[in-house]
Amino acid sequence: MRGSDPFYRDTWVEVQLDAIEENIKNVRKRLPKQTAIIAVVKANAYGHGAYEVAKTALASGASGLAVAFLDEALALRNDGIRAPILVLGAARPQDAPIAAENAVSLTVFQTDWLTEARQHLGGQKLSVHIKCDTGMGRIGVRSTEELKAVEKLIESETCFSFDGIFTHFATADEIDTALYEKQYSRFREMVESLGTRPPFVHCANSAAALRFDQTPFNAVRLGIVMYGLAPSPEMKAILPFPLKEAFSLHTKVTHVKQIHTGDTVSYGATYTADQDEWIATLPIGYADGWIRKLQGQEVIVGGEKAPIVGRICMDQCMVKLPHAVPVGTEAVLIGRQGEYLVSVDEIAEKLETINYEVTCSISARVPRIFMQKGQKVTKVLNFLLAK
Ligand code: PMH
Repeated sequence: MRGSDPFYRDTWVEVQLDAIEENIKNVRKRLPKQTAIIAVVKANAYGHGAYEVAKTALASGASGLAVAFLDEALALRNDGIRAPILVLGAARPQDAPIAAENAVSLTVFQTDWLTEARQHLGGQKLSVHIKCDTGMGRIGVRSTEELKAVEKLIESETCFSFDGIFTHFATADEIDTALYEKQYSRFREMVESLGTRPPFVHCANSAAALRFDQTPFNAVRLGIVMYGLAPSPEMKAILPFPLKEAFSLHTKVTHVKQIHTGDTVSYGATYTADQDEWIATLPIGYADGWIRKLQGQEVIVGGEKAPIVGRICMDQCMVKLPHAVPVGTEAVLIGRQGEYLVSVDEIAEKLETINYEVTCSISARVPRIFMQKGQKVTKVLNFLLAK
């Protein structure tokens, strides 16, 4: 029989939904009234839990959601989310009817795609947003000619509903705004070349939404700041309000032992004690996304810092303690404990990557626990157990 938690593992991610609410409300205050917030909850809400983040975002000022793939949109629909959902990435034309049936909007940018989707749609109506590639070089129409051809096809077919047009910035989080400005004016030109302006015109990600005037458009796509993380280290200094980090990673010590001079720890015996030392074992490893490159990183155990020693294993890793602690002592790998904080950004720096990648990489094997007003609200486990 299961206990009160739907999992049997002392390693978990805690997501502070209050922090997400506060971050969104702070952005909301700074946006023009008519600007809609589309909460970007792709990749399981950057590892935070798509359903719970979507619910919180919608209750805090967002009016729509965006994901990368149709499957992510359908999962939210299956969980009962009824708000508008836009799939930002490319979908397959044969899947257009599934999107239409579930009132999911798709991103389009090729006339061939539309021609093929039309054949699959029959009488169903698919909501589409046109993607413009103004300099990101990923997906989208690149010229007004291409845009006009796509628009013409959409407008000539009753199976398509032209609901939006958007672009995505490559450098909105950088101090140098040259490419941003180029993309911005290309996008405006493209929007102005349209025969019909669709209901939603959107371009800003978090960085652009916080830095630049959004009045010419009527929606922003908010990802990283909603989670309380800065879009880039450069932007930390120019954030208009303090962000609240929502994500923390916890575990509990499973074993404590004293080792002696010459004893080694973990695979490859790469760590050798040069005195008597206390070593704790933590039940988290690279299969949880706590990857081997984190060797040497400090975690917080019983309120004190403890470096990871020896190689990180698939499911466990070892830390060097200043003194013995009882088995079951909580360790914080990301987040705050006592006087210390290990931020997502600190882990990103250690891994020579960006904060987005850190939260996304903590694998589905790690249960997510959701906190609201200091209470656990729901506990949803990943793929291992049904809700
Ligand atoms: N819109 C699109 C099309 C995106 O791809 C993303 C994030 C966002 C909005 C939200 O951006 P933000 O989190 O900076 O607010 N996409 C990605 C990506 O593909 N890689 O890193 C972030």
